Order: sequence, then structure tokens, then C-alpha cells
Amino acid sequence: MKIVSVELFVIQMPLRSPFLTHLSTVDTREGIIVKVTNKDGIAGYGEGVAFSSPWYTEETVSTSLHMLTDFLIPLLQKNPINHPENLHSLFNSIRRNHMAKAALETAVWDLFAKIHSQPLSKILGGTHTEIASGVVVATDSASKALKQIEQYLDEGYQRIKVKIHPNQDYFFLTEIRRNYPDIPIMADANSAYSLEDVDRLKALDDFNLLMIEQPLAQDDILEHSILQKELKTPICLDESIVSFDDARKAIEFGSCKVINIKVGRVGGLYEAKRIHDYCLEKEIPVWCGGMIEFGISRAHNIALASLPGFTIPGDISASSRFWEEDIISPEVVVENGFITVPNQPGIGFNVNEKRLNEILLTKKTFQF
Ligand code: OSB
Ligand code: MG
Repeated sequence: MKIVSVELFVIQMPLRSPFLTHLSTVDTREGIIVKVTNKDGIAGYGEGVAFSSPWYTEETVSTSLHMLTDFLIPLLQKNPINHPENLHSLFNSIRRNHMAKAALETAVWDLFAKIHSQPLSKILGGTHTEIASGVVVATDSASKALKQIEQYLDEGYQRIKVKIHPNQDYFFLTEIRRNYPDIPIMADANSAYSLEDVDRLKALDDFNLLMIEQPLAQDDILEHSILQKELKTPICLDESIVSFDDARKAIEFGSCKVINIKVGRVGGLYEAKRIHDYCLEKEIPVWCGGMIEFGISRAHNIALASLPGFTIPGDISASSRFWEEDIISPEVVVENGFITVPNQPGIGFNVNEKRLNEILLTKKTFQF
């Protein structure tokens, strides 16, 4: 692939409205854009999706920059590769730090697809030409949630996800179901409960939720298997699945009936595809999770979600869900509830350099 340079752009953009969970409020998003250029001047892009603080996983923007600068980029520099899949074993010498790895790995996938003049979705084995779009409501009152749900349904979103926790669950969902008895809805707890809350969680079976996401501890597989036996509502795991082996164990133990795949959380597209392939074989539906991301990661998610096992709407929403103006052109749009999978080579979206520069904090270049 003859990579000649890697550039890191640290950017920062305010969200159009704050994103509230019981763990943290995100109102400004920092991120890392990775640009990998080959000897012919072809550029591939990736995005680091760690947050500024370690509330969702242990990684942060700073730890990602450290890993990229001091370990991952030097490894790639010393070990030229000819296929993005080679990065998986190359990066194995470094423990975890999945979001840092995925930032660089996804950029190399985009470059590889562009070198072969193929859409990334095709390179990965994607079959869908459009993907069903869902959206997340992350607010702290039923009245605000109802307003947002109304707006998102108007915009065509096919599934609504709401954030829940012990102070915002039964009453909150009652209000929503009173207004919207039939819409496809699910709830994400981001580990707000423990097994002691089993009766509280059982009560949520009343709401005909598509699934409940990550009710118990962020690193648990065992207790979710105990809980799933008590619930009618399917459990979907997010935080607990950081690798192929986690997915295999969770499915074997019956800890979940659905898996949310996030490219950053599992360390890249290669691992994401392995999890997808395994779930397809085991008839476990998967959907693509979101990280309040900018357009580059959004584009990688679209390519991933074009794979055949992505059968339910995930958290890939339009650029306008979070941003006044995204860093890609065209922006991601949702039409009649669907996002079209692009046909252009690579991720199929151009980087809007003007916008990127407007929100740029720092830039670092590594010449190979
Ligand atoms: O738990 O899925 C999550 C956002 C940031 C961190 C974790 C999560 C989320 C979301 C939605 O729920 C993300 C999105 O729509 O981009
Ligand atoms: Mg989640």
C-alpha cells in the first residue's frame, strides 16, 4: 500500500443540543481525524471516537493521541502492510486501546478501497444498498423526550432509542407509550442497574420494547445471562462486547439476544466484521451503534451496516442530528427513514476541508 504519511487532526465542535445520559452530558465533541496518504497521493480517512473523558470506555482523546503517536503509527511505519486485515495481528502486540487502533485501521480500509476503486461497503462484503436509520433521544424529562420523538418521527426515523436509568424508567416510558403506543422503541441503560433491580427491569416488559441495551455492568457477561432468563424483553449488549471472543461468550451464555456493534469499541472494521459474521451464523441480529460521531466515522458505519446481518435500524442518524455543519460533503441524510449506501470509492464521502479547518485544534504529521 506504500503509505508515505499519517496526519492527525484534533477537532472540536459543539453539539446542536446537549446529549444527556446518567453517566455524563456531552455538549461539545472533541475527535481525532486520521488521514493516511500513499505514494500516489491517494488519501484514506478514519476517525477516533473516544470522548474527552473516560465515561463510556477507559479511552480518551488524549490516550488515543498517545497510543497513535508513540505506538501505533511507529508500528505501521516499521511494518509495511499490503492489506488492512494485517493491522489486526500487527496491533495485537498492544493491549486494548481499541478506539485508537480503529482510528488508524479504518483510515487504512478507506485508502485500500480507494486504491482498488471500490466502495468500502463492497470491499467489506456489503449487500444492502440502503440502511434503515434509527435515532437516539438523550434527555432528562418525558416532555422534552416527547418533543424530540415527534420531530424525529417527522424526519422519518424508523426506530427511537431512549436513555433510561432508575430515576427515569417506568413513568418515563409510560408517558412515551401513552403518546406513541405502537412505534418501534428501545431503551439504553448504559449500565445503570444491577441484579438487585430485577423487579424494576421485569416491569419494563410492559412496554413492548424492541430490546433493552446494556442494563448491567459495562464489563459483565455472566449476570446479563441471569437477567435475560427473567425478562421477556431481549437484552442487547453494547459496552460488554469489546471483541469477537466477548460476542462468542455472550451468545454461548445466553447473555443477550441482540448485539450492538461499534467499530471503535471493538478495535476496527476487521473485528466488527468477524463479530457480524459470527452473529449471522448464530442468527443473532446486530445493529450498528453510534458514538456522537463526525461524518468520517458515520461513513464507516454506513459501509459496515451494509453487511447482510445488519437487519434492524441502528444508531446511524443524519449529520444534522448532532451538527450544524458536518466535516463531510455531502452530509449524511436520511430520506424516508433510509440512508443510501454510497457507490463512490472508499467511504464515498469527501472531506469538507474548509469545515475541518474551522474546527481544528491541533494537527500533527508523521512522514514515513
Ligand atoms: O451507549 O450507545 C451508547 C452515544 C455515546 C456513547 C454511548 C452511546 C451513545 C448513544 C448514541 O446512545 C450515539 C449516536 O447516536 O451517535
Ligand atoms: Mg449503548
